[in-house]
Amino acid sequence: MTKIEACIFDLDGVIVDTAKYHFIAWKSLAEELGFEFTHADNERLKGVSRMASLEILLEIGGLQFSEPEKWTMAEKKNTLYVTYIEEMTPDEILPGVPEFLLELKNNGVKIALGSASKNSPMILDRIQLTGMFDAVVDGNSITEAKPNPEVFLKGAERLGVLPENCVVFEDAIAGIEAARNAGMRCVGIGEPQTLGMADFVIPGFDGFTVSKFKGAFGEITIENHIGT
Ligand code: B16
Ligand code: MG
Repeated sequence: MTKIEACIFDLDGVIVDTAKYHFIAWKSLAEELGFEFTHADNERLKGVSRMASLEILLEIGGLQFSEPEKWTMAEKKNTLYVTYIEEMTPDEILPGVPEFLLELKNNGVKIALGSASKNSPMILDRIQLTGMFDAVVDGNSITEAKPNPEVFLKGAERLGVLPENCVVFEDAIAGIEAARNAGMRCVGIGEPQTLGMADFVIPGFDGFTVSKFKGAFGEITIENHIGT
């Protein structure tokens, strides 16, 4: 029987929906460069690092630039993106997330953030969830992008929990692969058709409880450390 001691959460697409702000900012850059950037194109950037996202965008536009030019473009996109996330409020936390995080904590399960985003600290601050996490690993503390497992392995290490006792919550295929590569279980957030590599998939956290979490895995134990 597997014991679950920690849960590691992706940020964008799991706790908040910042994809819409990334879309506006990337679209603006694409328009400036003279080509169309669609919602379908934006799907390809989910869970992908900022510079890797720019590479995909330039591939869509069929354009090539020098490294310094690309850094300037990424910086420009981020400046616009930040103007949106600066205005975020706790109302933008996806339904059911605070309740589920609290229930995990009340069951003695440690919680970490495992996100590719360098803007994670600002987002957590704006949505007032910083204090909920026992560890935060984000784009500022990793050198390898998902599907490399670095972000999740660092999260487990900072929590002092073995990878096999961690479950990752992810909305992106690259993130689910990263969890697998880390030797962790994974719950997909989204569509089962897209996230088939996860142990199981839920549409979101609305109505999702620790009891359903245990039930879905079938053979896990979540130890309740309260009062011990
Ligand atoms: P930033 P996640 C990812 O966050 C986003 O899904 C992805 O679209 C974005 O490009 C990446 O963060 C980097 O974000 O530009 O803010 O550093 O899903 O891993 O929480
Ligand atoms: Mg994500």
